[in-house]
Amino acid sequence: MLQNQTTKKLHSYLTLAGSLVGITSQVQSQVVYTDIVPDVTINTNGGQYMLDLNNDGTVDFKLKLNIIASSSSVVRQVNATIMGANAAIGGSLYGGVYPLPYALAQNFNIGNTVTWNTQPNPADHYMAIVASSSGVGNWIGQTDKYLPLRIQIAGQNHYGWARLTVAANASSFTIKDYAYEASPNTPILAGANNGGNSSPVLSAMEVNPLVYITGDPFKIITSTVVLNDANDVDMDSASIKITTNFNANEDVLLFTTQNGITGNYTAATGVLKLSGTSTIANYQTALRSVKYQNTNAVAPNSSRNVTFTVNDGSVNSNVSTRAITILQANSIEKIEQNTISIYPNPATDVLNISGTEGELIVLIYDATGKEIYNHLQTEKSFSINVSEWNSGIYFIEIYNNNTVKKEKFIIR
Ligand SMILES: [Ca+2]
Ligand SMILES: [Ca+2]
Ligand SMILES: [Ca+2]
Repeated sequence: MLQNQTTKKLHSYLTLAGSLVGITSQVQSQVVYTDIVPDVTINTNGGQYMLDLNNDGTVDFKLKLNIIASSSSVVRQVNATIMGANAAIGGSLYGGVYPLPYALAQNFNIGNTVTWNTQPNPADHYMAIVASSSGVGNWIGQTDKYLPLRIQIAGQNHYGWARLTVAANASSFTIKDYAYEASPNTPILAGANNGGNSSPVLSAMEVNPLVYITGDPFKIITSTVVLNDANDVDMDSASIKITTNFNANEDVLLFTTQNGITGNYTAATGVLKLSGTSTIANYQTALRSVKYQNTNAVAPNSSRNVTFTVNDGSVNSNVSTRAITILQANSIEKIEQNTISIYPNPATDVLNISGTEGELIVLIYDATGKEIYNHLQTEKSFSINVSEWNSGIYFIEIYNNNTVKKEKFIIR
């Protein structure tokens, strides 16, 4: 009887395992690889490499060389430090306390079975410590090994690696490339690199939402997004998609054919496909020209997210997102409001805005009518750094609850 039950259990386990394997193979794994060109070698005391594993503009790990010399001895350290929230480095513990990052061979499976050290204190994870007579650390004299890394994106774990070489006396280290798995909670093999093809990288998207007031003409979604690719000259396609709160009856994306890039908008899905082989610079310009319009003149206050992805012919870039805040024009009473001060005018370094109440929206246009600044603000007064702006005439609109302040100002 017991035998039967055990066999039954084993059978159902194997069936479950079989179906789990089936599920696992359906997970869309996508390695996002970045070659460092040229490789970076750190060989001076205090030298460091800031590693942004997912190229989102936020440093995730710091790799640093410390050389501590006294009259009688010299100690050299290659240290890794966690910079990103909830990030981790795979490694053993020395004396049960000090993390020693692993130096893994190619194809090691990096996932949740790795021992992950998250501790920020002591802040340093010791890859290699070499004194005159002895050394500690898994990385001493290792060539082309893989440092297991884990970051969190949107609360989910993503696994990755960085390939390094560390000198036998820990007097220098070289970082060559890195990669992470774009699918959450999915292992990555050490060295997995899409055949050496670096993924395109989108960065520098505006942080604040675009403000769209119903009745506005088509508005440019992003003016700042930057496109890079470490190994390609041309891109092949791009996808711009309205995600959050998409409404097929009122949302429209507009693109004008340019530089061999054509656009095809599918109204039913809110997806604009760009296609045609063209340079990275042309694709960046194309992304910055995509416009949004809401055709419902009385659309209620709402928001949208618009995602941007570029493909280099083989792999996709990261997904970069701009939010849009939609405000119903009828809810904004356009009257002059004299308690708000905008000064100095002309401005040189800083433009101050004071006397505001509650949540407000600040829009600034240049003389050609192009929106160059928009911001949701809750403080009673604040300042905008305009020191890098071109001199000229600008127009500012401030929506504050049901009132609006419009003013012309000059930057000299
Ligand atoms: Ca990052
Ligand atoms: Ca490299
Ligand atoms: Ca590429």
